Amino acid sequence: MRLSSLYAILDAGCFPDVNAMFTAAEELAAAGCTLLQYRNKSGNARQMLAEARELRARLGPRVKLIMNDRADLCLAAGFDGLHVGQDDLIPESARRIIGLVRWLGVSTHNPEQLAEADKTSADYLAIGPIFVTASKANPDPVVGLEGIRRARELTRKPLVAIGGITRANARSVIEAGADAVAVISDLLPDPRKSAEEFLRVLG
Ligand code: TZP
Ligand code: MG
Repeated sequence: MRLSSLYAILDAGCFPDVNAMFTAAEELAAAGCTLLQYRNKSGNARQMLAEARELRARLGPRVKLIMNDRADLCLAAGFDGLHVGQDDLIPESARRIIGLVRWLGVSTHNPEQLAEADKTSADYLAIGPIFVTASKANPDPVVGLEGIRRARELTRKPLVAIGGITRANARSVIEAGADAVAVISDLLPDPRKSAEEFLRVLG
């Protein structure tokens, strides 16, 4: 698999209502973003499935849609992949549900977790938080650019850096060894403009 350098995360909690989230998704796609994760930490399963299906319907097949946390909703919404963290299904259980074709991503927060996830069938690994973030409840300690360099030495899988990544620091993150940056807050409040700028600096 080849990961695009910008991995946009649509966090439902960042929008005043669902329509604002759908509009943001369309703007991200219009800017050229082709990899998008739907993250919703407070919605119930019905709401999440309805929102996910709407995202699937609005964004063309060019956009890879990744479901956060929920293997069942990934399948039900026709998403292209699933992202699991350290408290979700273990990678092999998730893989059994989503099958061999859909992408599976795994979040890690230190070298031990990364080395463990590297042994699984995950298609890509995430490492973070790289910098201080306000977008995640109870984040793990920041790992910094040094954390990316260490992670890079431990895996040949595509590596996604997450946490506090902005247009100003994205280049340094890639130079430290990440293949892609995953971003929530610095894509707002103007997703189209921000995504275009990210894509420009990521080259
Ligand atoms: N996992 C580690 S940091 C983070 C997640 C979901 C939040 C990233 O958000 P932001 O706003 O790009 O720092
Ligand atoms: Mg999770």
